[in-house]
Amino acid sequence: MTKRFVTAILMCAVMALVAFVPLVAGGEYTIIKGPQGPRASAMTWTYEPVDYGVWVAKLDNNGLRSLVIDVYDNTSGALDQVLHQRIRFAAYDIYPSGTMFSEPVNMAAGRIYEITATPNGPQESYVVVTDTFTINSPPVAQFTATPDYLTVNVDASASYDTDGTIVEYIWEWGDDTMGAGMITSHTYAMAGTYTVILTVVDNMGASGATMQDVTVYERPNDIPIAAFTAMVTELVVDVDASGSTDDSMIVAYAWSWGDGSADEMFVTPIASHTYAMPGTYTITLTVTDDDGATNSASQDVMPYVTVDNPPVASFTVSVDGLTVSVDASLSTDDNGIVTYDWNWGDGTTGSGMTATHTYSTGGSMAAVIESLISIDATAPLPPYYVAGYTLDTMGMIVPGCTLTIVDMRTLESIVTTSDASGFYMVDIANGLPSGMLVGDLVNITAVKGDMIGWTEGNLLAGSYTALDVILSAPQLPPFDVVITLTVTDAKGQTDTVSMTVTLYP
Ligand SMILES: [Ca+2]
Ligand SMILES: [Ca+2]
Ligand SMILES: [Ca+2]
Repeated sequence: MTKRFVTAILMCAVMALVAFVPLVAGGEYTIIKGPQGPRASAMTWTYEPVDYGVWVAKLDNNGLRSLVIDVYDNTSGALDQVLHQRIRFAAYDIYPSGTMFSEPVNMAAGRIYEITATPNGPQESYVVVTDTFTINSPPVAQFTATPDYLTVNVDASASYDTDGTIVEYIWEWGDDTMGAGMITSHTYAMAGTYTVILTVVDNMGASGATMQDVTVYERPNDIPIAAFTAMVTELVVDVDASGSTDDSMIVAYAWSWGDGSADEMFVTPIASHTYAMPGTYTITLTVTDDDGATNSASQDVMPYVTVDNPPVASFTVSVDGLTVSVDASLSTDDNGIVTYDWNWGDGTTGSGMTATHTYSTGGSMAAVIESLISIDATAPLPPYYVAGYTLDTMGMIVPGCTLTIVDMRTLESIVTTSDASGFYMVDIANGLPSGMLVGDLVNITAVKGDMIGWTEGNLLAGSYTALDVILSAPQLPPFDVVITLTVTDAKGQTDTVSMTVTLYP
């Protein structure tokens, strides 16, 4: 590649650069080293740029050894140094002659700069200093604004600077507040249309601005939705409104209990109310959201009082010798019997709806004398008679036995004595306080000394009943026990019933 060709390309590049970045020619100053010191030869001039840009001094040396360039911002009248450069031309290979450029100075439009060049070298040597200025392209502000109810989200990343970089983003939100940052957001205090101004500043201090109107809205409030559950336990109703909802939040739960009592308000959803009496009541819940919107829901509840009556004890007994079987299944309770307790009357106890118990023979029985009983079947019709003989086991008459005649329906009894022939006869229809009914069972016990015997039979209408009693020794007479049943319900209420039972050992 020839040198000429390279030069041509370079010139084209410079021309292209000039086309896009305007260069402003400034003053041209010839600074000559005089006969006295450097200060006496110094020259000072001002430069007032009309644009933002970069100032550089072009230096054409003609024999000077060095030059000091000082640049001050003198806009306010107080010198503010922005450049101090001491140039020894030999260091740049332009001594004794040649061309070079000073260090650049960023200058702002409208400001006043004072430039001083102080030469040093042989007398009459000089330098020609030419102000050159490259205008800065200001940055271009662009942004998008996306409202989200009262908030606007802004993005200024489309802003640009053709010949540098953007170093600052300044937002004026239109409500007397400001912000910063390429991407940011702002929330307004109230709905409305605001003019948002974006100002971008480039690395040269130049700025560009743009604006656009944004309209923001209050977030619409959804009314809350009231809902609750109610659980009734007798007169107490527990309510739970935690199923109520709102797009923001519920701040109050008010309850009207429907029984004339004062409404109650809580900040939590759980509440409870005790009614004075059973009935049907309408509970109304009113919820309030954080915007003051309300909603209500109602439902009926039926508090109640549990009736729990005492139990009623009842039982039946069947007797087999000394063993009794009891059955309390006829006992009743409105809510169920929990326990059945038996007192057998002999110092022992038992439990269960049904139970059996075997008594031991007591030692209190009479001694034995034999007896013979015969029946007089010729006596007149009714009243009813029982008659017979008291006999021993050999069939021999046992006179003078004590006989007890018991109606097993009423347990009423008559006591009589067999005569010298062992005979006895009793008008049971008239002798028993309650009289007799057809079909009644009678039980006859005969005792003499330690001898004892017994028999039993049903009464037939219009006839004698012949009941002999055979005594033997030693034998046990029937004896009575009192069985007591106590039933208890779930609430601890009890009932007790007793029955006298005759055992036949
Ligand atoms: Ca720029
Ligand atoms: Ca709401
Ligand atoms: Ca009960």
